[in-house]
Amino acid sequence: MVLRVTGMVEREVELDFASLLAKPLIERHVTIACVSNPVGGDLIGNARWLGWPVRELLGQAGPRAEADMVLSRSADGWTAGTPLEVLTDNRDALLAVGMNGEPLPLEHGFPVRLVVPGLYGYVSATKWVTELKVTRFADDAAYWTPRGWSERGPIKTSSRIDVPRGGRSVPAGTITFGGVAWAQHTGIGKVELRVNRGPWREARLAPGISVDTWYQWTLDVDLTPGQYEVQVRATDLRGASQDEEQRPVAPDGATGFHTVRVDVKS
Ligand SMILES: Nc1nc2c(c(=O)[nH]1)N[C@H]1C(S)=C(S)[C@@H](COP(=O)(O)O)O[C@H]1N2
Ligand SMILES: [Mo]
Repeated sequence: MVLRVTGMVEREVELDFASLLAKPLIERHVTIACVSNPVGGDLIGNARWLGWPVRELLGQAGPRAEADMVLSRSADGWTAGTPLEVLTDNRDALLAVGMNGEPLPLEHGFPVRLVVPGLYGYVSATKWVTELKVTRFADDAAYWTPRGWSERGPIKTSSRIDVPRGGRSVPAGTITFGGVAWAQHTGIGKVELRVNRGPWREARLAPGISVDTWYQWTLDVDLTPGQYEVQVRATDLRGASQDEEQRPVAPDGATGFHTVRVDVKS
């Protein structure tokens, strides 16, 4: 495997797999998400990634001042367009070679992939990556851009109810609701639940691993027998709440509150 840095750079750089493994690698927990994840869906997951910050490699090449995008290309020709700034700031976007303490699995991009906190996979998470072309959004388009998806893809703050499962019946009394919430690279400040569109009630948050990972939450609610609609809402650490309006996944990610129906039995 050889990874090339090309395009608007002072000098083109080549990196082979052995040289990459010899770099000072770091580990980061990052929750990556697919833009096609519907509200409440499971196209999102957290992993511990081992890799070398991509800003180090880009730094060796020396991007020119006019460049604003990196078009990353995989062995099979797929491309993603990522803002240069996101790859070079302090968020530790990685050239990942390991996942959860093991070599990167083939289906997740072996030998090397990009993992970029805060951006949907289609604009950042190139698997089997072979080239980083430093370019401009005005000059290059990534694979999904002409296919109806937004050029930029920051992950939208969202939350999910995992238990009790929607549509299940549960015994009356104290019911523990639980799930996850995410606002990658900002962090979650608050998660709230409401029952039958009543007042929002603040859930307990587990300490996050980092602002780039999802946070677990839980809330005990006393419910008598009946049918209930339960909704969740996340607010990030800057005080911005997730968008209530229901939008589809295209062109830049779904919005709306995850809503489950719970049948409480006597
Ligand atoms: N080479 C390549 N990389 C890719 C893709 C692809 O189709 N080809 N899909 C992207 C998208 S849309 C997502 S959501 C993530 C999914 O990563 P995972 O398979 O490790 O979950 O990979 C990204 N990297
Ligand atoms: Mo995706």
